[in-house]
Amino acid sequence: MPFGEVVIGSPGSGKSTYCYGKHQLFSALNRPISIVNLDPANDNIPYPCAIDISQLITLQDVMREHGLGPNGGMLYCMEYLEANYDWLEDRLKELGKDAYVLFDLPGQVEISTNHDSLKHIVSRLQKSGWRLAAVHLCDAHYVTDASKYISLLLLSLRAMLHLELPHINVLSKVDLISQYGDLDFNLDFYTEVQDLSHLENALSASSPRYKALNLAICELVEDFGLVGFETLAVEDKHSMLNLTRAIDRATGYVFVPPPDTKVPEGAVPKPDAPSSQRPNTYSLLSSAVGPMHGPRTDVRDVQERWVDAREEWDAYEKVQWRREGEIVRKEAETVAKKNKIRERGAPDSK
Ligand SMILES: Nc1nc2c(ncn2[C@@H]2O[C@H](COP(=O)(O)OP(=O)(O)O)[C@@H](O)[C@H]2O)c(=O)[nH]1
Ligand SMILES: [Mg+2]
Repeated sequence: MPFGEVVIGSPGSGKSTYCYGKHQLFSALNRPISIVNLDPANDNIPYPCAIDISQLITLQDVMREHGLGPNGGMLYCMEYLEANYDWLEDRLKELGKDAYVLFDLPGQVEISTNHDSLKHIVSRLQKSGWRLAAVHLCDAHYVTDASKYISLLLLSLRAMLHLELPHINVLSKVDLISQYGDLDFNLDFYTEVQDLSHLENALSASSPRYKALNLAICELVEDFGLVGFETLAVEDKHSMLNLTRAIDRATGYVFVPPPDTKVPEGAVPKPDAPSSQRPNTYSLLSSAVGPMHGPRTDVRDVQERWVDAREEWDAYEKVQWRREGEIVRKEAETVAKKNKIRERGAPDSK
């Protein structure tokens, strides 16, 4: 059964970087992954691309031929893709039945909040057996201001209601958050979206004119009770693994590592493990706890790592990397020595 992530979010929220980071991580884990670029304006693609919409249509051609601006042109491209769904389907079939695909989408928010083409494409994929989740990246910068944060909540809710997919909202670039000054609340306040009435004071200070409107939006968001956020710092392995677990839980994906994969101690049993180690609930359990990567990170740990004690953690990680580098260098030296001895031939046993 093919699985996929529909990666959406405003321009610059980190979608393409996330796809690239995930490709590197999954390749290292020996886990299948392909990336499909569906952004016809993406001319600087950082990752290896399995399917590229620019082979079907480009934004520049549309703007030139139809006299459209960048926004109208982008919507035209999405409608064109929907009309040529077979083009996409044929190429996706070539990726195999067990493909895991990231769909890198354009940043125009209306594509995931109002416009119907993406919604129709997604539902056709679902009908043909794809298990999909929307991964909505939102620049963590938005939490630095109460009214910006409320606009983010509304945008996230809108995308959730429109696409009707299992949905993960993500505060991206959380590693930069300490640069924006002190936050009004701890990070868990922004990720858990529990009691938004606490924003009242912050709203009085930042946008008193729209305070009543903003508070009404807060009430609406709370009434739905749907919006929450994961966090992401794309270069941090733990952060990527934590998000991967959340997405796997949403799609129901279970990763069974190939028999020759090095699996960390105490992780999910390998497929060739004795049946006593593979309970019937194996699939469910693995998807519930997440594949092979240890316990879920609490948002308070994220707060400590990137907000409260960022410098100490940076220094600590540098020391760890140096140690790991030293170990890898020594291992390489030992292997080289062994190879040399083997090349010279085994010593005469006479
Ligand atoms: N510090 C930091 N920068 C990031 C992160 N993710 C993306 N970026 C940067 O954000 C910018 C926009 O990223 P990009 O992937 O092109 O965004 P897109 O328009 O959503 O595809 C680039 O300069 C990235 O290097 C992150 O987790 N941390
Ligand atoms: Mg991009």
